[in-house]
Amino acid sequence: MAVTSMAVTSMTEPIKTNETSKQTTGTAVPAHQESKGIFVTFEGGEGVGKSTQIQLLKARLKAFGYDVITLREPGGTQIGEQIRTILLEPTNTAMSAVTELLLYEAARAQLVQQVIAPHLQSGKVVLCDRFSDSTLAYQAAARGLDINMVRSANALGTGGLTPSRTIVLSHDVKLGLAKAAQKGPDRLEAEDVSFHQKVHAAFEQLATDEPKRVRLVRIHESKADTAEAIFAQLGDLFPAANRQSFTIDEALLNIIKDVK
Ligand code: ATM
Repeated sequence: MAVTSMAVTSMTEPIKTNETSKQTTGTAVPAHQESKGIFVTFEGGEGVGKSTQIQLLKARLKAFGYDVITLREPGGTQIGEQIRTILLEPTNTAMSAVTELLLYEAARAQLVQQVIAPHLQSGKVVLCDRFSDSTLAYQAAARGLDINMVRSANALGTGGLTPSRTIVLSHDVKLGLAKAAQKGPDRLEAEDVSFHQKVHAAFEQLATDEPKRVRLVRIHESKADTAEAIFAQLGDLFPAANRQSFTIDEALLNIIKDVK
């Protein structure tokens, strides 16, 4: 089954030197190369249940014939996972905000080049746990870095790649932090509540500013209900799965728990 939706939209001002570069290590992704795939990102604060919902969406899409890969940021490549370790290490308290920004972008550039762009070009569905909107929320809104500097850094890290659609999962900030605290918070999770409230507000603002791409979904008590609310925001991208019933039962939820 062909997936025909265009997934990669270019930035209005693509980085000029990228346009004719080849897909080899060390070169940037052509910023406005058309793609047959679909790129969906998931955003939100801590403990909101993104990874479970990404796995549920993957199961649904695969059941209707889509070729799906799932990724996370920072990470998703060997180099990116090493950068993730540095970023989240709780003892790295000396890290400057600009260093933090550049490390997120470095991991992103690697992921886009090595994994996302080639998969989109071959027509796959790419589901990614966080992408450049997280940098706007965490490094600009919460950390306080200049928004234009963060946008420029995002342009470099993404090579001009914009998600086809972004789901922002939203719930009570304090509940999410309590969940993160149970497993021992990482360096970002250890920030105070007001930091995470700024992140939350920034994501809500993004959904207001870009309603076509960014969709806010409040989480429900049941994971299955949240999954339906998410799919209601994505169905038009996936005609072969749209309006088809898909059952999320305990058995599927248990399989997904093991995948994570
Ligand atoms: P996850 O916990 O969702 O795997 O993300 C790792 C952390 O990195 C997350 N921390 N908290 N709390 C959000 C943070 N992050 C940024 O600060 N900027 C970014 O650009 C990205 C992708 C993640």
